[in-house]
Amino acid sequence: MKRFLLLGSLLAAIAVAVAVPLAVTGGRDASANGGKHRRQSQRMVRPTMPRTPSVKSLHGGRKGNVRTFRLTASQFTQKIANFPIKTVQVWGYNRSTPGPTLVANRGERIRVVIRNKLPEPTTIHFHGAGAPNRDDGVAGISQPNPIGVGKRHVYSFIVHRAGTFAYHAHTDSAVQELRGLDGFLIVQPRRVPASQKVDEDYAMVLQQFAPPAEGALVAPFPPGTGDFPFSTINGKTGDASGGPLTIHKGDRVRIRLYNASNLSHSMHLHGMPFEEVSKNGYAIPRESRSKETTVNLAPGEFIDIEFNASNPGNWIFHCHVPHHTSNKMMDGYHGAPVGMTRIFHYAGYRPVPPGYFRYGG
Ligand SMILES: [Cu+2]
Repeated sequence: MKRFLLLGSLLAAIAVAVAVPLAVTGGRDASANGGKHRRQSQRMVRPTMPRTPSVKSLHGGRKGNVRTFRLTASQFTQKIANFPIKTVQVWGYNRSTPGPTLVANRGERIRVVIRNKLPEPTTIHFHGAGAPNRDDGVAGISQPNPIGVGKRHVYSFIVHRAGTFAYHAHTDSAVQELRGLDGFLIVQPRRVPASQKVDEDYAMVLQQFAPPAEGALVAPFPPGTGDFPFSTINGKTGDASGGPLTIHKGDRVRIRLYNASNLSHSMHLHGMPFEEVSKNGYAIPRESRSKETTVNLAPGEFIDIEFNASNPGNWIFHCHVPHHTSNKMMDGYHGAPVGMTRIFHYAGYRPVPPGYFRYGG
């Protein structure tokens, strides 16, 4: 009997020894390094810089609390695909569509100096970024006189909130946006909890183009079926993207998506579930998030998703509208998806067949 009592108190002591750390860490991190993880989550660190594959980031020039970005809107030639058309004329900023990703810090005043070298007047709207009415950039309404051909204009306002935002033309939108006048504005928090810092932060603009012929100016309205024949991420179809996006097992990966096109896109990730963490510039609380495999973006929406890189392989991320993974109804290398497609490649896993990126139809 005495021996049973002794064994009983020993078991109780073990139970307490296990339960107390579980209660402290919330259970999930009750592994050997659980305590370390908890301390890290309270430490504040600088956020990871976002990258926009195939597109430059602009950090502008900083003087005190003012950050100045310089943009020139013009018509130029850009390679968008490997086949059946390669190069087209588009409208964009600093000779890029999407335009460069503007990166600022929360609380700064941003000044955007825009030069108009387009053949018609234009304006810029900073979608979701909280510009006051005089800097809202809607031609004929909040900006009664759009920026004339050859003219210059300065937008200036304080970015009070961190998040993913966009900028795009708001003059003759049916033509100007669909020829490519759009881009990201990303406002970074000064510090983030270490546990919420991501390892990779990718930004992707979804666009579609309707070029009538090789080298010609893209049409704002597609001929025939009404669907745009070229669907792109950051101005390139998957085959013309140059290579996969390399990630590492254990990474936390963020993808910021902005739909700058005329249609909805249902973006699907193979291999790993993801969570929507922010929608249209507003964070989604942790308790409201759920695991997903596909997220639909209506025109003008921007959504941040994050996934844990837990499953090594070569996994595609693509629009699930079947026409949008083709280039003008043509598929890629051995029938591979092209159009609105990117490939995540795990470091150390067998390479993506290089033929995918060289395939010419
Ligand atoms: Cu699509």
